[in-house]
Amino acid sequence: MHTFRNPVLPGCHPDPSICRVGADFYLVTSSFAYYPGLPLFHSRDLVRWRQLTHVLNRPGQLPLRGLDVSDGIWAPTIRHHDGTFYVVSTLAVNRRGRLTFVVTAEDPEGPWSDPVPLDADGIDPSLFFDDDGRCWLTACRDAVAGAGPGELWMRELDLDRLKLVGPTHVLWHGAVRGAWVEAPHLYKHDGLYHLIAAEGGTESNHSVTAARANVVTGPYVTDPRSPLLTHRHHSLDAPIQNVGHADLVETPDGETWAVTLGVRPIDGVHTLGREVFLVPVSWSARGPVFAPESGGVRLLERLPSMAPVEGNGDATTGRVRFDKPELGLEWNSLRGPVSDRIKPSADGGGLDIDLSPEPLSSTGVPAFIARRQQHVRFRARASISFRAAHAAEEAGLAVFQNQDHHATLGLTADENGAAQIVLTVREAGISSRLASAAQAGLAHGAQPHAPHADETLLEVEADENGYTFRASGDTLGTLERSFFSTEHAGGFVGVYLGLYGTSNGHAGQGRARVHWFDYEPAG
Ligand code: 6LW
Repeated sequence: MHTFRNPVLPGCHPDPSICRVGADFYLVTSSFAYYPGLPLFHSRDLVRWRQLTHVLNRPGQLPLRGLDVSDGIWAPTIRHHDGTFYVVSTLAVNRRGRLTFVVTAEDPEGPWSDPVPLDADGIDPSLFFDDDGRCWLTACRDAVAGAGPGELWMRELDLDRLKLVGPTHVLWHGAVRGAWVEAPHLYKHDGLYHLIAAEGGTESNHSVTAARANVVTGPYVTDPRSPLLTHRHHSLDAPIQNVGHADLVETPDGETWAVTLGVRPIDGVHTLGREVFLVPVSWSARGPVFAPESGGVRLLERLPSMAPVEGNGDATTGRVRFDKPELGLEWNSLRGPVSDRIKPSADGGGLDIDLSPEPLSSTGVPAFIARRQQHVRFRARASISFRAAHAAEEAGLAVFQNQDHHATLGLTADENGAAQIVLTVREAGISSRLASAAQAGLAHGAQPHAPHADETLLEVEADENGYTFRASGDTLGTLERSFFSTEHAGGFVGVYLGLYGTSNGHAGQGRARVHWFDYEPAG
């Protein structure tokens, strides 16, 4: 059997949605408070994905300032109809305030329109185009005000005016009422309307459930086979857990596949966030059958029929020298653009970071860019030159879950102005200094070929046990892997690895130069 390796998109890429136009597949995922928003990927074989753009990449489209990292842009759906791409999604503000919106584009690479707000209550919107060319928006809302998702509903979307019109149809309350039904997607197959949803919450009880109807607006009858896909009964050491939130797509050959989110925990905790897994689907008289051969999501799965070569889910690896005018699509900032403070230098020699008063613990826009951790075992390194003017200035490498939970390895100065390196952890909103070393005392012999006299090599290396922080080869400390897990940090995201510079609330003119950054999976 020719196989590919799941996940097809490793690292924090939750709530995948997929559509096909001819031979091309497009996929979007949630982006929370990261900027730009809504990464959009392309593939010809469902296995190898390449990011094309972000759907939301202009600052005015994304009012994310003040938000927790796990709020922001949630659970998009992408569809294509009559020459136009549509993405619907929700801006979650402080977890409870929600704004559903739609954006459109003719070319998936953009430009995408500005978001058009829709008068839609709830989260996880999706679109379905029926045979008459009418468009239906489905979403989930609280069954009881403030009690969490519980009711799937539908309204027609007038495509000319991008406005919801006509009555609201209540579709379904899930296979088990009160079990947090969400993520509805609708498909028509063999004359029947199939509603696929997520149920059980996005953690260990997560699942895919279904209902169907003869008429698009219902009534929808629960598929008694529900859950159609779940790993909730798998043992705690099973490699893939929490699967659910699926979206289906048909290949040009007539195969059906689902993308779904899942996590890869070790010892009960995961650090990579919710990742995208690809699952085969067949159709029976009763509806879709997920993973018909295995009954679950597998790390090694048979290739889709049109995938010519054995492949792997893609990850972005290797050295970045910041010698192009634009940063690669893998880089994100928090809550807004930072291009006024962080930019490839005009001389092509690296990345300049102008320190911002806002620290990583703020809910503003700190001078910080980050990429996803995509492997449990990895090494990330940055070669940095920075001379702090005073003890409040720092610049360096960050391992980041959220504003209240992260670690930094920073170049700073002590009270006397002597250069030093400090390892700081922030846990549950409280920062503490774990270790420090005088910069002058470091074993510079570890980098004999360093071309810049003042450069320091900052490094974090991780495995199943922990994250070890080094500066110019000297170890400053190790933090347990569980510290960086979503289970410990809370929220909906995984770990990001980044570069930052802050003057911690003080005015400052400091500038750091990052000569290069690299990220490599380790064996
Ligand atoms: C997403 C929803 C969910 O909108 O988490 O727990 C939200 N369920 O489906 C963010 O990923």
